[in-house]
Amino acid sequence: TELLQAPATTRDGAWRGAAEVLIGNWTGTSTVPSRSLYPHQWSWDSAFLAIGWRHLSPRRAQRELESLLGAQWGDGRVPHIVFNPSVPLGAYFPSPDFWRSSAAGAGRGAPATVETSGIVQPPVHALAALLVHEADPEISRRRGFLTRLYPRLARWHDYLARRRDLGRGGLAAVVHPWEPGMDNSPCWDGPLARIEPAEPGTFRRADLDHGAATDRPTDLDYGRYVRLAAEYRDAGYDDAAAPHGFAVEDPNFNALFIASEYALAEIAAEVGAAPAGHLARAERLTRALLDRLWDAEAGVFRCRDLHAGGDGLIPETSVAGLVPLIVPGLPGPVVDALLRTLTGPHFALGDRTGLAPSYDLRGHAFDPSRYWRGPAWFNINWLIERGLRLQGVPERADALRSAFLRSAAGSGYAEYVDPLTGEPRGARRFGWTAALTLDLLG
Ligand code: 9YW
Repeated sequence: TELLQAPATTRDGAWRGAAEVLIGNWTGTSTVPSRSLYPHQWSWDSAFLAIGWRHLSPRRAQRELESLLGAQWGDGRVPHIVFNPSVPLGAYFPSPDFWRSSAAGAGRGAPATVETSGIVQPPVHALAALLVHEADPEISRRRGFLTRLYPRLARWHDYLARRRDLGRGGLAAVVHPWEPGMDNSPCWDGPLARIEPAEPGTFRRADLDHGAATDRPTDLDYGRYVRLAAEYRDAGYDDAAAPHGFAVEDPNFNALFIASEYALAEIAAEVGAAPAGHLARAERLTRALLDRLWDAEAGVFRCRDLHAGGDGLIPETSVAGLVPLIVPGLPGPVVDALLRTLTGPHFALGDRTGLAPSYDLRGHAFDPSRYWRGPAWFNINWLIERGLRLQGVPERADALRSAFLRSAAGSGYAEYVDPLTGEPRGARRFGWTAALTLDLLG
């Protein structure tokens, strides 16, 4: 591929640039997604960051995951943000005084000594832990890395399986648009329309201090995010008691759950625990994913709105519906259809920037600059690259890797890029863009 075959100096330049971003974003115990926009520790960011760190410092990669899982709640949930107490409250909203985890979440076993959010993000952590271990098994064993992490990862997955199967069909549901990691995806427009936004004067968006308003979610969206989070908090973050006005089964979230459950089986074997339960759960989740979210006609997995009538499948085509390419053992016709959708007119993988956009290029809500409504994101393209390799199309994976490296280094490790022009958008020197660059160069 281009960058990999490029003169050593170009390759070295990309490596050095990405390494500098990680080193610059490291706080001593974890890595911020962005020094300006996101100055705390984010859950799925940490998993991707660890996957990058393993190429520079396996020890830091381990600490990244250890610090995140150190903030795990007693009920098993891994919070989507772990707050850094030395960052001023006004730097990010919602801040600890909004979530009030140690008080409001006490009944669910929220930690008393560190403040966190009360919602979760996609479970990429077991996959990351396995990849980190494999980078340097010796130092991993010496530090007891997997032995210490395994019970925490297992409780995290148990939380999702036991407390979040709100649809009772065997998948984990998300209860806030921040949970699937794609907060303003057009998939949520329908379910969110039912939510009364919080009063505009009752909160202050800190994100607009650092990002262009046209690239970010709208005020109306933010008002609804705030309302949903406040209702969950006021129910003590109890999944059985909370109103959960938003409850959706998302294919990206569940595909990562499955990939991580397979990783957990390997971790169990490494630490001398039984892998069978994990393998069985991964298979059950895969069947549920196919039964509940596969849309054969469209050739894509859909999100399911648990509060809608009918089958609840949301008629929007998001890249979330292609991430299940990372799931082992999918039926051949499903894989073929996913590959056709990915390379067809709706996602046009290989055209223009070569990257997959976050949303249907022909969709009514497509916007090439606004966050999860069109832009190409590097973590998602890394997952698709991995999926293409798993599904036995290495030429496609090589081309995507090349496009990823070109765009990531060329954009100054941007948070996301315009999928048509490659124009950098959002924050620069963004954590997972740099981390996953190192992984693909690795
Ligand atoms: C938020 C940190 C997070 C990512 C999410 C992305 C955005 C908004 O930033 O979330 O305020 O949490 O949508 O995927 O983890 O990078």
